[in-house]
Amino acid sequence: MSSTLTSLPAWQALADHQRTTRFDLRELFAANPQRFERHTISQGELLLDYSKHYVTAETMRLLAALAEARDLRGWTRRLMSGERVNVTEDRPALHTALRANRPVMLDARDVTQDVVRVRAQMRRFSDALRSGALKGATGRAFTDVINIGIGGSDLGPALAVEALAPYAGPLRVHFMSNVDGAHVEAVIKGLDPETTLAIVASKTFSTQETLTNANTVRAWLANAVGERSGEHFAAVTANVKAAHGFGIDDSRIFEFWDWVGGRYSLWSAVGLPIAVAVGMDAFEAMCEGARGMDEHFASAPFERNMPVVMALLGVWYGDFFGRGAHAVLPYDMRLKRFPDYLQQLEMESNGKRVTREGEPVDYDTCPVVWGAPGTNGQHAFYQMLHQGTQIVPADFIVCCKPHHALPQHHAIMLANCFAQTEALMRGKTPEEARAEMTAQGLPSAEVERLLPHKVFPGNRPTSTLVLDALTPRALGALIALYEHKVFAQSVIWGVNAFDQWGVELGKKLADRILPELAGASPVTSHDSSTNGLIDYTGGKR
Ligand code: G6Q
Repeated sequence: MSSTLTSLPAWQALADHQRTTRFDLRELFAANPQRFERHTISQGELLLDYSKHYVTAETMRLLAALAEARDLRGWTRRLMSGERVNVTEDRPALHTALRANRPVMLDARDVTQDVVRVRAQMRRFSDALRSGALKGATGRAFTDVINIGIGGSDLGPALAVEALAPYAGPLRVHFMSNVDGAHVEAVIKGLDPETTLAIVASKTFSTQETLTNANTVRAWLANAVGERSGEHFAAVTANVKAAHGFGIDDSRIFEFWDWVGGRYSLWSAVGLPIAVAVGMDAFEAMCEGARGMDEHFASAPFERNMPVVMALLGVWYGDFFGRGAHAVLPYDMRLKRFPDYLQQLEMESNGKRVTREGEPVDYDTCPVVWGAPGTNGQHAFYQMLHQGTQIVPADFIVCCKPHHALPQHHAIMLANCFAQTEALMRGKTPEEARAEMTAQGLPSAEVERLLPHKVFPGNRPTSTLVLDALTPRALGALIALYEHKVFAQSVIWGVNAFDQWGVELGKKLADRILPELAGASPVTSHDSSTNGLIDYTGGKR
């Protein structure tokens, strides 16, 4: 039996369109010199070129009709007005309220008042830290800040602090996420505890890795400054009581709320390390950039709506062409963490196999999202993108203007970015490859022997996203763009983008295994592989 989604006329129409239409990108470009103009959307500091995709005007019309049929407009309204769209946790997902400039009511209360209060607290604290007015227990100004957090309490701020490095002030901001002692040692190595402040960022304040790391850092700080080590801590959490219990003073606890999902939380006090690094004005500029994207997402017609178009293209390739992967390729070294950030945003949000109502789906949901910066990737995995057996739709991201003073370097970046999407689209036919080798003077037998290796199939779809420059506003808009893309896809697929039950099982099992590792006798309570591995690493075999 097919599901509500796949039995929709809008879905069937797309399936028919896919079956009966030839999508040849070279031909589509040849047939319409206006293709770039027709298939670009600009919004604020961003431009999306989606002309190198398997789409015609009819495709876009049918995809938009699918979004209509899934009531995307209604769901967007529900999301932004605080309905409990996270049905399995019975919570709203109100990250847009964190950057709104109008009241957002939740249970008869305007939550933006709380946002404004915590923002003011963030400003006071980050200003005092950045100016050197706030001092450590031994009277010295802070030079280094460590954010201790993982997942949603790490990836967003780490991305933004790196992306906005040209805006950074005097403080060095470090990120400690992994419980791996090597990570802990690598971060604290070379830091002076007397001038180091730690922000413990944990929504629940119960995450094993974060609390283990926070305790280790506390011991390291206490060793240097004694019992006043509490003056070297701040906390960002929705569990104020637990942060207090850890010994952090109320004035240093920055609250956020259960209506903010972890991976959507960098706009809340989780963004404190961003404010510390680049200043509160820049953090607020990020929020403004995101708000511009929120307004665009909520109001632009689907076919002119950047996040909706990106979402629909993902559905088009995943569900109608069977493409199981999606690459994100920033041509900007400062965005090197963006693929990691998006892996969580996309795969934790939409890596689901049952609908909101608990029905198994009979279509594909989230693809594998991966990537790395260009041009580095060109010298590593692009071979597969060009000539491998799988077609991987990709987002190329690049800035018009760099922040550095090496124009020739930027020109090379731009040239490579555009060359790759052109090459993926055009490919190289046997005739072109033959003519090229013949012109090089190769003997004809050699030309024929090498020919199959020199052919590029082409017709490989890509989007290009162009930012004016990697400013706080543009970064905010870019992140919000993907947040809304992910939400729009969740609406099409009918899944809850805001829970993550899939991470629970492993956590529970780790709690069970931890004491077994320390036990003296061989373990028998698991399968033979798990027992064997525990015993082997514990020296019991
Ligand atoms: C995000 C996830 C997850 C979460 C971390 C850290 O949406 O829920 O990545 O952010 O597990 O959780 P805490 O902030 O509660 O420590």
